[in-house]
Amino acid sequence: MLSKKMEKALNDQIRIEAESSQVYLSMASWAEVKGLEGISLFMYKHSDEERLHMLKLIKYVNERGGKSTISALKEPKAVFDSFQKMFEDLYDHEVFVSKSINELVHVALEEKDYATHNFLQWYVAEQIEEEALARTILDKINLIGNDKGGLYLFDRDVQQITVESAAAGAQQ
Ligand code: OFO
Repeated sequence: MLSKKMEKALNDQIRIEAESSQVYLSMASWAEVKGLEGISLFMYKHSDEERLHMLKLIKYVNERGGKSTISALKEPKAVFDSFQKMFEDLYDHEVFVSKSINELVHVALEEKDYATHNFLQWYVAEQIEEEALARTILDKINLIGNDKGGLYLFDRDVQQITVESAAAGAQQ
């Protein structure tokens, strides 16, 4: 059985994952309209993944005798100054999510809820990967700057990363 404090903290994370999904959906749509297919595909996939992170939490809370709350979400940013800026936002957002996961782990330890602590380890590992991927992509786009040809190649690169990670995910 979850303590009230643990239940509330997990519900806050459910909202954060849902908002993350919306943030990336907005980026996907913006990139699609700008004609950058690879980036758009990457962001659509990322948005879907965040929704799965949210669902996993909802099911966990309900299974442990709590009740998940499905709340209203903050409207995500719809326009970006540049692709570089957009990937900076993505990286910053992942750092923010990692912090909130760490906070959750802290609450689980405070509450001596070792089952939740164990459950959260999946998110801890996931955040290491997501932050690393976001940093790799950000480093690449920072090298390109405003070069149009570079951006075209970068878009194809990102598409390749997306296809490869989808194939790796399917094998797991
Ligand atoms: Fe990318 O964040 Fe979920 O956990």
